[in-house]
This record gives sequence, C-alpha cells and structure tokens, in this order.
Amino acid sequence: MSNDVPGWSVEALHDGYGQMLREDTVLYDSQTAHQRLRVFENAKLGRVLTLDGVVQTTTGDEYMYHEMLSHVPILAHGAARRVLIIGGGDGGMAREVLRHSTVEHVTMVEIDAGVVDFSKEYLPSISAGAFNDPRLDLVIADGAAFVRDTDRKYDVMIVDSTDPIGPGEVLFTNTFYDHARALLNDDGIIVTQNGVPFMQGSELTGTMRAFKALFADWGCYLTHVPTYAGGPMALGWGAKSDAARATELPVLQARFAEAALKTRYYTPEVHKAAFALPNYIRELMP
Ligand code: AG3
Repeated sequence: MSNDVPGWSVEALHDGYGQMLREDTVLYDSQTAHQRLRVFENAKLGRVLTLDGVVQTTTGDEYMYHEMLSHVPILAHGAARRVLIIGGGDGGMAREVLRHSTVEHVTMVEIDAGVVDFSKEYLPSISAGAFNDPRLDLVIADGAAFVRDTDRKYDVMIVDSTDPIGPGEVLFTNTFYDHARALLNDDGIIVTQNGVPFMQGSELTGTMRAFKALFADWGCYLTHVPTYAGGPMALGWGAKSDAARATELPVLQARFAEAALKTRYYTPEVHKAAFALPNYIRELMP
C-alpha cells in the first residue's frame, strides 16, 4: 500500500494490516546512520517515536512494555545485581531497571548513538534521568558483537530490540542467543521483545526453538501495548533454572513491596498471569 496519508503516520509492518496515528505536530524527522527517525505529537499518545515508519515507543503507552520487560525478570530472579540491556536507546528500559535499588550495575548496548542523543532531547520523560545514573554504563556498539566478545557476566539480560528487520535482525539469531546464554550467571534470565504473535507468529516460534535448545526453562509471557498493534505482545523468557518462573505469588508480592516501585501496568498478580498463554500462542511453541 502507499504509506502516504497526509498528516498521518502509517505503519504497514504486517501484511494486509496497518496502523495510523495522526501527526499533530512533527517535532523531528531525519535519517541517522542506521535508520529513519521521526518524532511527532499525537493527541491520544503524546510523543511518538518511529524508526523506519514502525512505532518504537510513545510516551502514552511505553510503560506497558518497559515495566513488563524489566520487573518480571528482576523480581522473579530476586537478587539481580547486574543487568544487561541490548538496544533500548530511548532509555525507558534503563529507567525501569534502575528503579531497583538492588541493581548495582547496568550495561546498555545501543547500536545507534543518534537514538540516544535524540531521545534525551525529544523524549526526556522516557529516560527520566536514567542516562545520568552512575550505575549505568552506556556502550555504543553492535549488541551482537558485544555479547559475542564480552567476558562480563549478568543476572538478567533484556533484549529491547526492534523487529527482526534491518539492524535488529541479528538479535533474533541462534548465534546471538547462544552467546547470550554464555554471559548469564547460573540463575540468569534472558527476556526478549518477540513481536505480536497474531501477526508475527513465526518470529516467536523461531526464538522459542532456540530457547528450547538452550535453556532449562523457556517460554514466553504477554503484555499488551496499544501501539504495537495486532493483539498482545510476546516477551520471550529463557532461564537457566525453573526456580525463577516458579516463584510463588506471595514471594513476588513481598519483593515488589520491598522494591517500593510505583507501577502502572506491572503488579505481582499480572506477572503471574502473564505466563498463561491463549491456545493460538501455545500452538506457536515448538
Ligand atoms: N522496541 C520494540 C518495538 C517493537 C515494535 N514492534 C511491533 N509493533 N510489532 C521498543 C523500544 C522501546 N524501548
């Protein structure tokens, strides 16, 4: 289809299905070394960031994504001190991870320095000061090369990627997951952005096939982000032991209370329930 609807941002990520968001004010539009980056203001969603025409985050619904991809592994782990974020240039993931005072170190590996600089300026509420936290080590590098080469170890690894097209593609390969496993401590957990299964089922199946071969406990859990259109979004889960997923609700409640987080999506009850999968998603499991 033509992506040209004057005054609207048209996303045509999926075959035969699209999303349109009105651009009330365009704040930024440029080509970085890696991708086309746009930010505009929308009446319902606030500020919207698109990369190559695909919505990456909006100030209105980003919490539904960032909270679930950070608090679920960290609170399930229970003693995560070192966290690795791959991608996440807008700083929203770092913000949520750093809200845990028990986290001592975060390495964030973003391929595109342009996204970081730009997000600080145009989407300051998303990083909310995270880039100034002394616990954060921001590395501008290819995430796949970083996981291959590093000898650092982590308790939790969060893959805050784009879809597997363009620069994000390598973050969905077996080789990448294999290297990721190697940098996790014994009770380590990896979580991944795995797309909207109703639209992107084969991506989920691909990651799950890799996780099944690599992790004692593997699967996915769900969140629902309105601007990731097409149904709930799957977040991949790979853990070196099944203890983290089995953490009982009262334990999660105690950890959540102890962390004193103020959240808008995450609750310990939502955390537990997020692992319950509708059959059409279960059927995508290898
Ligand atoms: N990265 C995930 C974007 C995925 C969009 N995919 C989609 N609509 N299927 C978000 C970056 C936020 N830190």
